[in-house]
Amino acid sequence: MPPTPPRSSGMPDDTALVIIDVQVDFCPGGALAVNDGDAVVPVVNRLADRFSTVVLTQDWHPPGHSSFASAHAGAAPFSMAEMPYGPQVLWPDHCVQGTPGAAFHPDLEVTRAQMIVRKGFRPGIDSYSAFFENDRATATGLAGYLSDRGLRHIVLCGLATDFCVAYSAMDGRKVGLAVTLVEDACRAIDLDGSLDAAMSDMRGAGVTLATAETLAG
Ligand code: VGL
Ligand code: ZN
Repeated sequence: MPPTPPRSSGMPDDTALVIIDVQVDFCPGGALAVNDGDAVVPVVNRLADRFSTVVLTQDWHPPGHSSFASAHAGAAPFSMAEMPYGPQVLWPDHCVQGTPGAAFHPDLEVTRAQMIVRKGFRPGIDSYSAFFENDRATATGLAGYLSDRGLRHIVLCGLATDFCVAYSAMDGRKVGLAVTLVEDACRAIDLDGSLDAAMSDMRGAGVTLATAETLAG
């Protein structure tokens, strides 16, 4: 048997922690700062110790990405655009590949992560979800990775609750996984009621809500 990393009050081996987009640009001072975004870092670090499998996602856009308002003449950040695959929020430039803003938060404990899923790298498609891009069809490969490793349950945390975390939770259910959201290990952007909508979608899809404290091991 391969050695098992140290864990305290460990979660079952078929359960992976998936840490969504805990990156400099989503934290205070960043290009698309989420209120209190960096507050998740110590909570996420403590959570990660309880899992034998830890996956990170990293928003990873090329310069001039089509989800950036700056790529659409006259468009303001946080306005909507119609893309070939449907409506898309236009964001401030953020998480540009190889820039400091795209790096993981410097205090995020990344050494135990076994897989890093980069997403949003296709110039014409945004990708909120860790599983499928915003055309809802292009796969990132995460479903195959989890299934190949016999992982059937994901526990989600990170940024932002109402976009990348919620889309990942919904898609996790879609590909047949059990999904738990750790509410106090997430923070939201909350654009026009997006947090309430995301929470009710997740509840309706059978996502289990937990806190770092109540998360059963
Ligand atoms: C995200 C907006 C744009 C997220 C990523 O991580 O929630 N939100 N890109
Ligand atoms: Zn993005």
